[in-house]
Amino acid sequence: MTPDLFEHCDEGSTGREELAPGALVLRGFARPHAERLVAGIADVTARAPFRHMLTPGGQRMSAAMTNCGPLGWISDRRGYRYEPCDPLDGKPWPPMPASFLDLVAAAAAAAGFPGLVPDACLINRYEPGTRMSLHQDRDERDLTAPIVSVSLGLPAIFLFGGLSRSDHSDRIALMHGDVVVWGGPSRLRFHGILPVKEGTHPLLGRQRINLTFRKAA
Ligand code: MD3
Ligand code: FE
Repeated sequence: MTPDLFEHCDEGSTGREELAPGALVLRGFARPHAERLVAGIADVTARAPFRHMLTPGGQRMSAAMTNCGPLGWISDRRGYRYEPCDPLDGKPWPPMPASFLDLVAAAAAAAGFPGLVPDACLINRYEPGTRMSLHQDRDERDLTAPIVSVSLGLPAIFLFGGLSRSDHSDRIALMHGDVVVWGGPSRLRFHGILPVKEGTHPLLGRQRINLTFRKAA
């Protein structure tokens, strides 16, 4: 019988790819951690539920968000900023689950940032149709620290632009378990997510979840 060489195709690939100077993709790096990460997401969202924040211009953001760790990123009519407490209940954001800390330490070490200790983790939830328009991440104090992102669930097309909004964007597929370390000259590049396509993921169902770990303070 012919062996089915492609039966594992939908599991995605492994290995590392440098997208651009400072932007390193660790394909599938989080896959062995996925169940523990999903349990951690459930613990966080039981205490700090997903919500749609408002942009300073008053628009409801397409992705639902929450946070864990010492600082959380929020947006409202007053602007974008990091806050130690959840504005929904005034309590500190939940601590980062051990599964998150373990993964980010392993990923940062693999990418050559062994001492990286993030103080903020933003959790974004995308249901089919959800997008994130082109933006820069520049609300953090130390823009030399890299951001570590973890993609879980449904796949998405990531837009990776340049240092000006009008620069051309490359399109990169981000799959369940992919981890990307965004540092150096890539740290301030414009980026976004195209509307997530309809689908059902075996572990997460009809959603994509992205974790971004940052040094905000
Ligand atoms: C490239 N999130 O939360 S993660 C965000 O998939 C955000 O939820 C997207 O952009 C998501 O701000 C993309 C990948 C990412 C995160 C931060 C970056 C890429 C980045 C910062 C600089 C350059
Ligand atoms: Fe971003």
